[in-house]
Amino acid sequence: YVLKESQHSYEYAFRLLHRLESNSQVKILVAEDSEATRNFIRHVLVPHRYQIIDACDGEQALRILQAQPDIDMLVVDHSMPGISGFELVKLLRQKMKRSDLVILGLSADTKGSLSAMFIKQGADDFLRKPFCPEELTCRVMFTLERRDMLRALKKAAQFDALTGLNNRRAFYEQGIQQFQQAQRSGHNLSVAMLDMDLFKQINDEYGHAAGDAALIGFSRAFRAAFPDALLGRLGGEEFAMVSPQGAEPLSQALNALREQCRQVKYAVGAPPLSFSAGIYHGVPEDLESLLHLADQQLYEAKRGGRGRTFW
Ligand code: GH3
Ligand code: MG
Ligand code: MG
Ligand code: MG
Ligand code: MG
Repeated sequence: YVLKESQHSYEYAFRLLHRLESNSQVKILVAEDSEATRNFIRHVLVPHRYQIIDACDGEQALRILQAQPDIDMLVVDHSMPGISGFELVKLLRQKMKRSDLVILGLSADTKGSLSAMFIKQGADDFLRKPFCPEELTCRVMFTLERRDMLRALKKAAQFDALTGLNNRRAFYEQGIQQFQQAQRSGHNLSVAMLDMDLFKQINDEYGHAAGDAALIGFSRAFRAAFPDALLGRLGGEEFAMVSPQGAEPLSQALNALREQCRQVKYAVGAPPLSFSAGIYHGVPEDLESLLHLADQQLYEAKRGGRGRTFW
């Protein structure tokens, strides 16, 4: 059945088969008051291994979405008793992003304006009833592919590829938000800057791959030591943190991290990994100036012999 659908394009056939395995993880909620249409959609999508969940109206769809936040896609009819499909989309888009829930509008629209209405409210695509099975499966697959691309883009834009920590941009974006919040509530914040010690030597003596392994091992320990703080890799072997903790407890926590770092294995016979850090705790004027003050402390920690935290 699935192969029959791919008759117009080899490229499409390949993508269809490629997705078949992962489709079994994809949950599609069908909100449609006509039982015949619900059954038709189920009949078309089940051979593609999607998980199909039925809802007879908008209220039921909302309840199911609340109970199952892992639903990937909503296929939604316009004319239903109670809230219309159009209103449902409007409601949902206030709290659910396109990368979280994909929406496919559905209607026996004779005026032709419903498709635009759906899309303006945040539907990702639209199907006019009656539709042929292949059009449904094409649109379902393409909207899911677009969602996956969007997710991959968001991930690549936020996280550093080597360590998985926030990259510089994401660190600044979230850091600035935390600073604005702290200003409103009148709380002080700490900023810490960390820099690996004599890292060039590690690369020179044990190779770049060992250096990379050290950065990965360090980041893992960093995250484990501060599961709730905002962490980032600012670049190279420099890292930063924003935390509500005071300078002294933070400095103690960094000393404990320093012990953990000594256990990181990154190359045979290599010396224990070490870092220096600077902390500045104070009134949250702006992130940039606190980072600068923390960096000055970091500079002093380097001058003072490395492997230590200054504040
Ligand atoms: P100091 O204790 O004064 O900080 O000395 P250092 O050698 O750590 O300082 P320096 O800034 O001279 O060298 C940093 C080195 O970090 C140079 C660069 O090759 C290395 N580095 C930066 N990013 C990466 C990376 O992604 N992978 C690897 N393997 N090395 C990196
Ligand atoms: Mg209907
Ligand atoms: Mg450096
Ligand atoms: Mg360094
Ligand atoms: Mg520096």
